Amino acid sequence: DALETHPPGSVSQKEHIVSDEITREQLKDEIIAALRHSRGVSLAEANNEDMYVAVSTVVRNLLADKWIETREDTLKGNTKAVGYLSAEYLLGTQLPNAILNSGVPQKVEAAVKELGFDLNAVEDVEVEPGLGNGGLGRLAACFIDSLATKAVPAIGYGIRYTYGIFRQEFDKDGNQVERPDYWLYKGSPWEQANYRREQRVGMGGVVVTTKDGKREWKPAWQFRAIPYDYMVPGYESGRVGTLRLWSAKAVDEFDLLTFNRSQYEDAVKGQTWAESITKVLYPEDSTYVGKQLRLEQQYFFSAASLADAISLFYPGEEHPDMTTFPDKITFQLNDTHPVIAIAELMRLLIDKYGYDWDTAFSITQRTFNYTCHTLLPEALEVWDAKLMGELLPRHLEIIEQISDWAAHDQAKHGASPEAIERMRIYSNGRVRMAYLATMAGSHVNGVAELHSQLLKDITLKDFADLYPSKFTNVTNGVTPRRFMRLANPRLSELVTKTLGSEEWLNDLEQLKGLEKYADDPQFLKKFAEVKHQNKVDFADWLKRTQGVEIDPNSMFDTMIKRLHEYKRQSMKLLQVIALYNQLKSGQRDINTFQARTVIFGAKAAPGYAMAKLTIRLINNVARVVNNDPALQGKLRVVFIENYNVTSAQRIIPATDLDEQISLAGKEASGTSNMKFAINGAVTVGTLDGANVEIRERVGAENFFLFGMKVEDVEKLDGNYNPRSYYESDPDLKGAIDAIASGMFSYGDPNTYKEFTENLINKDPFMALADFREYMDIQDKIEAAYQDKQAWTRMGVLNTANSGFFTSDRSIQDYLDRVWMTGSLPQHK
Ligand code: GFP
Repeated sequence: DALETHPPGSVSQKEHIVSDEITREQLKDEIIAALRHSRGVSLAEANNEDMYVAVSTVVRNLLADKWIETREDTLKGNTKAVGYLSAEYLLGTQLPNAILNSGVPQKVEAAVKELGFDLNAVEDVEVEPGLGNGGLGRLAACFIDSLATKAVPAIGYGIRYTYGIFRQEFDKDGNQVERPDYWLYKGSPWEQANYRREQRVGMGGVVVTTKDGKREWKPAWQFRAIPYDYMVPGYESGRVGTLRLWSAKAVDEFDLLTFNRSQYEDAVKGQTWAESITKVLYPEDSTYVGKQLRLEQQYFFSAASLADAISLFYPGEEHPDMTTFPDKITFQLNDTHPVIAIAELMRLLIDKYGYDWDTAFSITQRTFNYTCHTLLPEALEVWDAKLMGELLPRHLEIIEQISDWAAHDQAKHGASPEAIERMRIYSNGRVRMAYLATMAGSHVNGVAELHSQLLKDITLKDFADLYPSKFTNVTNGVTPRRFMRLANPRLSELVTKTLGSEEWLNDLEQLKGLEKYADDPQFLKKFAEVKHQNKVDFADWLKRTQGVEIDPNSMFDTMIKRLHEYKRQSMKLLQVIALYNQLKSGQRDINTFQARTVIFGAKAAPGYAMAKLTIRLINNVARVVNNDPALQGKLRVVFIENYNVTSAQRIIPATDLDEQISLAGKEASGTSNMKFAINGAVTVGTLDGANVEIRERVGAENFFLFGMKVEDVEKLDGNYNPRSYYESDPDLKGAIDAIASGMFSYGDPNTYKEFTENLINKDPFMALADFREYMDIQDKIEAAYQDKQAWTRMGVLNTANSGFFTSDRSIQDYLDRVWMTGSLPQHK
């Protein structure tokens, strides 16, 4: 057995997870054995799916020793551990990443090949766990990767949704149709149910006062919280971290008495209800029941995670010394979703472990930190106190107390009565979770320089004025292992050859070494060739999967992200329609026009009508434009169905132009902008989120900036009149009128009425005000693209200067600014 000859501890120099001494022959034997043992098939019988499970099983086995060792080291407690609490993890596929980080990817690939299989085809079998909606969930996935790579003792905590984000389909009219994403349909070889660490979580009920005057919560129901563990292999760190996702089950699955009376449905009621807690990612919350379910989810995973951490660090202790808890683990609250954990820890400290209020609060404050990911007030969660009181009566009491304490403390710090009122955590029957996190945690951070500044200036201004040292910034980052090495093997190879080693993969600033080749025609040629090949691959994939043909020689102009009005997919669409009109009318010469393929990828929240209407419109603009022979195929619009991490990994390396065009002051950071820059795409963007820092680093001349700045937006706010832009700009008017005329709805003028009326009369994210500058910059882009070498040079300088945007650096910033002061002791 390969594992026995390489006992734990025999880590090679580079700290590969798997010893370099393992041979292809050993791997082949292991794979054949796994086929027989876990699939019950011989090699001759095996198909790609069998092979996928077998290879996954073997790779998992190879990681197991380091996984156990990492956990043991984490619990020894020589360094403080990090608990990352996130309701979302948008993981992407597991197998390719695990193979890469195993340290022996070539051997695995060769072994699979010698067994007669193509590893790419085997990997394609995997269904990605879509346990997140967008940037926030993907960031959490990048962070756990970097935590493992930087050898930080850490546990990621979250929810194992049975159904992740819906699978998006388009119907014949171009509407988004949501289909359940049952990613667990055939099981997942990457998860391991860990019944030994099961927890109980209560909800509902009442709070009583005990004989000795203590408050005690008597929950009405109990649920089983069952952890499913995922390995998180670090890159060349010799570490394998843990992602622990909780699944809900009823304590009593089945009522046998009822069943025997043949009332089958009644007998399983408890189970059905319990399981609904972790059934779907963010259920619709427009109804009372939906909101309740969401709070249930949040409390369920927060409570289970805290109980887990306490039992990990104080095993078997009935009366642990919880004053040491913050030295053992620090919890990062990823947005407001897990903030209820604050009240839960207070409850445990006071009611269960008997601490007085002050001690409990001091422990709690030292334990938690909060990351805010938005500036949109509607995205800061506020709970109806009645709902919370019904579900978590004791927690509401505690929050009320924290709210009073906060008001006192604010007064002590000199806040005015009005400011104190504005900062109220609990008032008028509402509980403000962002305020709770700010007052009851140590640090608050935004996710890009500009965003962190705006948090202090606007969203959390009162707090920042009183407690300036609480506030800090950690600019987001992305993992170069997934988004460069796995997504773009060609460019990775070119970089490695040019720099002379692969060290850049965990020291991304080394990309800077490419800068000196920016004027080397040989290098530029290779760089351009890589991009072209990636475009060819992408075009092939698109044809295979969606039956759409695109020309790899056209400019690939991409906008991929959640569909939201502030991100302004609608502005991009108006530009496309304006171009179309100009080409049709002859105002723009089709013969000299730079061919363009405009690529959209986006999901809209199921209850967000305007976003869904925008999707329908994009699809119909694509239908009309793509089928118009007058355009000679020079302008094409494609909408990637079911955009997800897997398709992002294909689109990003093939993109020439990246669209980051949110209204200034609305996009907290953005992270696809970072992925594009690293992969050598050039960005057209506003001065928003992390665009600001990207532009600073890659150079203003290698970034197409346009649009209003935050100050301009502020000035315009209040007396913005979108109609005046509509009336004074013929291109804009022409585009909107085309939609209103029924051009994209088979002549029906009503289909997109809400879309056009909204733009002309409200335009909450000021697309019309930025439209002219956006058109003009697109002309400059078109001209710039004609000079292929100059364009490639811009791409090179983007790649060379975006090393800062690795999530390894974000994690280092969290360590330095939030989790620990001073340097982190290494695990060895
Ligand atoms: C949110 C923000 C983004 C930010 C990510 C990660 O993304 O600006 O980059 O969080 O911090 F909007 P979504 O989940 O909204 O896509």
